[in-house]
Amino acid sequence: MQKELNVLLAGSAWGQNFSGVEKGPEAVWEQGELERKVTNLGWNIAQVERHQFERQAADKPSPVKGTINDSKEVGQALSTICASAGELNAHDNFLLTLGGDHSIALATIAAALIATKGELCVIWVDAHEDFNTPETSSSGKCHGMPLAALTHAFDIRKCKGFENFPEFPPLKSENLALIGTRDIDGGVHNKIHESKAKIYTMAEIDQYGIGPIIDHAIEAVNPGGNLPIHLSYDIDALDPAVAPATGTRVHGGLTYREGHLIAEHLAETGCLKSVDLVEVNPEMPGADITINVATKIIMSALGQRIMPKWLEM
Ligand SMILES: [Mn+2]
Repeated sequence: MQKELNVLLAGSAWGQNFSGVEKGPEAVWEQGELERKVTNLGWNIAQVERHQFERQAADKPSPVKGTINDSKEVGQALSTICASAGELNAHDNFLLTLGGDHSIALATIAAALIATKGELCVIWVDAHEDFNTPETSSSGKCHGMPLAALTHAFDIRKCKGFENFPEFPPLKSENLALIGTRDIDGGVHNKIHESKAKIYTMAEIDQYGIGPIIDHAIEAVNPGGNLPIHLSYDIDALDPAVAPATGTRVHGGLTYREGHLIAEHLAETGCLKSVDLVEVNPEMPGADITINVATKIIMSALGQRIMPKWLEM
C-alpha cells in the first residue's frame, strides 16, 4: 500500500529575530530535492501547502516583559499555519512540516492535539527547552515558548494576535520527551522540571548512548505503543559543526549519526504520524551542509535506512 504524505511549508521567521529562516522551507524542499527523494522512498505526495511570511532584516523588536515580540505578526502567522495543518490532518496522511522558526510547532502540534483529542505524544529534539512563558522569557521570542503554550502553562489565546488561534486540548507532560537539551534558561523558574516531561540532556546521551535514550523516551511517552507520535526536530539539536546555519547555535550537540538514529528509531515504531523540521536558515554560513543534513534526517524519519534490516528481507 502506498503511503500518503502531506507537506506544509511554514515559512515564518516572526518567532525570533533573524531574517532568513522564513526561507528555510523552500530551501530544504527544493535544494534537498525532497519531492523526488520521498517519492522514490515509496510515498505519494498528496498535497503541498505553502505559507510565506516576509519580514525585514532590520526589523529587531525590543522585548517588553510579559509580552511576545511581534505578537500580532507571529499570532497571525501561527493561526494561519494551524488552520492549514488542521485541514491537512483531516486527510489522515502523514504530515511533514518544514519551518520556519520553532514557533511554528505551536501551530502544528495544536492542530495534532485537536485531531487526536489530546491523545498525542511529542518528542522534542532541541538544544533548548522552549518552555518559556511571556513572563519568564527575557528575550520575548515566541520560538522559545511553544512547549509552555502547548502544555497550557500559559494561555496563548489571550496574547495579542492569537485571537483566531483555535482552542486545543493540552499536551500532557507525561506524553512529552525532550532530547538533546543543553542550554537551559538560567535563573528562571521553569515549570517543565516540575512536570512529568522526560528531559534527556546531552549529559545523559554521553553517559548511556543515543540508542538506549531514544528507546527509553519512546517507552516513557507511549508505554502502550498505541498513541500517535509527533516529532518536532529543531536543527540546532545537532552540533554546530554538523548544522551551522541556524540562529541559536550551542556547542556540544548531537553528532550526525546520533541525529539520524533518533529519526530512524521513531520511524520504526510505526506510531510516527507527523514531523516538523525547523530553524534551518539558508542565509547563514554553512547553509549547504545544514540543508543536506536536514534533508537526510527527514528521509530517516520517513523510513529510509542505511540498509533494510536483514531480518525483514
Ligand atoms: Mn527549538
